[in-house]
Amino acid sequence: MMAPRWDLLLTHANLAGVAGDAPFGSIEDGAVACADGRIAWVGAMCDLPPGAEAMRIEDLGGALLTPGLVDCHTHLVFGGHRANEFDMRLNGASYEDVARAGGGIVSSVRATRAASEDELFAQSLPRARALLADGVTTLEIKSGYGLDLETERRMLRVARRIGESLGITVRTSFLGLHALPPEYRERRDDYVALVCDTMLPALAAEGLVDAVDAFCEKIAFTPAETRRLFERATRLGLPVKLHAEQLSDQGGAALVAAFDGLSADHLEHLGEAGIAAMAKAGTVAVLLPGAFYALRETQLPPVAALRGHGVPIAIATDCNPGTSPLLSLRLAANMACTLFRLTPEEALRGVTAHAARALGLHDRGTLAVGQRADLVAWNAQQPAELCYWIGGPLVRQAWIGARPL
Ligand code: DI6
Ligand code: FE
Repeated sequence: MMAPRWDLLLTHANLAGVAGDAPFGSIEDGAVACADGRIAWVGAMCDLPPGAEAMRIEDLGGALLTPGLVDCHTHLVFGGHRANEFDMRLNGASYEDVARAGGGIVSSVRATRAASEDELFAQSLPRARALLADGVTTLEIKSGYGLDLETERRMLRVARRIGESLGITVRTSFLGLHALPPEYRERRDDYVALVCDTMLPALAAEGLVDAVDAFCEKIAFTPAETRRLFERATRLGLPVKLHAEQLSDQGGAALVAAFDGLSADHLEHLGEAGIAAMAKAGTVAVLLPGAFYALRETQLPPVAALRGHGVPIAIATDCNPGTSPLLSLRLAANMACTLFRLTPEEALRGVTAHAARALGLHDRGTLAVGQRADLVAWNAQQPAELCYWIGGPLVRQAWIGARPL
């Protein structure tokens, strides 16, 4: 049999994230070979096919090599910032005080509506770059700071431009039901109708929407309003996901699971019924420790119960200007371990394979033949180091489709 000819061969690496049952999916002194942007071979150095050749061979000298990280929940496109609210809250202002002072989501809505597409792109691209600098190779970006058709469109166009500009996969989520815009304060039914019957169909027809999300919460939208949106999304052939049980149990997790939703996100107040529904539907639990930390929340998500029901757990930054101005997925993983008691192995899977699954992507997130060759070599040797080191320049080299990033 002819010896294989690959495009790239990475040798002498400590592999983690390999499909299979080994702890961390580890293979010590392993190798990964790539061809046509995909993984063509993965295994121990001693098992390399004899005579194997590659256009580029890189000896990683024992460095850790993992799948590229997937940040499956961000709001990183927005105008302005809300550092002033951070200062107000540290000086004792309540959320109501902040809202009365014109803060909160509507503050970001004003700034986003006032920004041009180029201005939004220029303000948002550095945030995406920061996430890539810490190992992310696939991003999800939501709308939700426009709350009118033109600005929601502009946000989603900027999200697409970020993917094109950086050469990475960006999956977009339409989040028109994020907050009630000021001009609809007395007409919420009209706003929900605008989102479901005008905005979503239009933006979906323009190819700007990969999934549909909503904020199901007392301070946001009801389960009935969310269901109406999900029914429209389903008619349009779009998958759904949901900000659920962040501040109270509204039955959001069970609702998104009833639509075979990709994920339920936040989940601090998730109960048994929601967990069972998610387990049955295969809906991923996306934990967002950055918001838990920034809000100084005390209600922990039910990690043990999620584990017990076999619900896949993912971790994301929830990068947003209000409750989670977090620009490192590795730091989110560290918080998930320290605050939520995930194990480092769960955290690695939570920012790779499970995060990819929360976006409906099955072509990435593990080191397996046929997967995209989105890879990261780290200035580290052991997989637990990724959530152990708090900050720091841990990325040695990233590849997107086997091409250096
Ligand atoms: N939950 C949150 O924590 C953020 N959105 C959501 O649905 C808040 C976003 C913001 O404060 O700008
Ligand atoms: Fe969010």
